Amino acid sequence: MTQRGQFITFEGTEGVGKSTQIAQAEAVLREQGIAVEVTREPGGTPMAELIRELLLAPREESVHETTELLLMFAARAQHLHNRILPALADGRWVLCDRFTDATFAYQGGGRGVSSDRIAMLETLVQGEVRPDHVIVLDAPVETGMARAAKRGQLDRFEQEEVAFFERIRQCYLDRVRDNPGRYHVVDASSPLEAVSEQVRALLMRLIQS
Ligand code: Z5A
Repeated sequence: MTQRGQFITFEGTEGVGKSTQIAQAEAVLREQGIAVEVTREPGGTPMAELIRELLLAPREESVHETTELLLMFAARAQHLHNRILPALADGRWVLCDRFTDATFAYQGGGRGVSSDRIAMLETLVQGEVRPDHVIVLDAPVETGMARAAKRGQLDRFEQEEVAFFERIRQCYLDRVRDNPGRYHVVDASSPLEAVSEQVRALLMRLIQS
């Protein structure tokens, strides 16, 4: 019987280096002979990517927090059932750029939606499925914003003020504190090579465990 893959998510405030570190993590796992699927949220399937476009596009019309929350979970339902779960069942490790911790952090910490409402949708969409490991890349908000700003045009989330991202960062750190073992913090304010080394060491531990 095929052994189920590991489901590993990368989280953090904007510009902390998730995409960069996922690419490095993919290389580390492949070196070790592990089959990998790299994906992201919101998105990861053609339909979920359409929902991502709806969510990220700056627009005149204000977006109600419930609309945003439901769209995040609509995209997640599609992604989880059509891509993540089949890959895990096939024995591949899934590296996902953000997952439901981002909803607790952005819609919960950032927008003020209650954790109970988010947890209710989490159960509806995911049942008992949770990431096996959550890697939280942590850096001062200004550091990530400065890195992200170099890319040019800002999406609807990136246009928020510093205080919004401070609440998100705190929410991630609270979740790490409340879930030792499954959550791992990496200091993402260090130079790229040092961050990659921390992620590599962590993955090697997970592979050997
Ligand atoms: N969102 C939500 O609200 N609720 C949810 O449930 C979910 C998502 C799932 C899209 O996410 C938005 O959706 C997101 C939250 C919301 N909005 N925000 N903000 P996203 O993950 O696609 O967007 P993002 O967080 O803005 O990701 P990002 O800006 O692409 O950042 P990143 O992937 O963490 O960083 P990066 O692209 O790897 O690196 C950024 C730059 O920094 C790049 O030039 C790198 O070369 C450089 N870099 C990386 N590491 C370093 C170090 N260590 N030193 C120096 N420079 C570095």
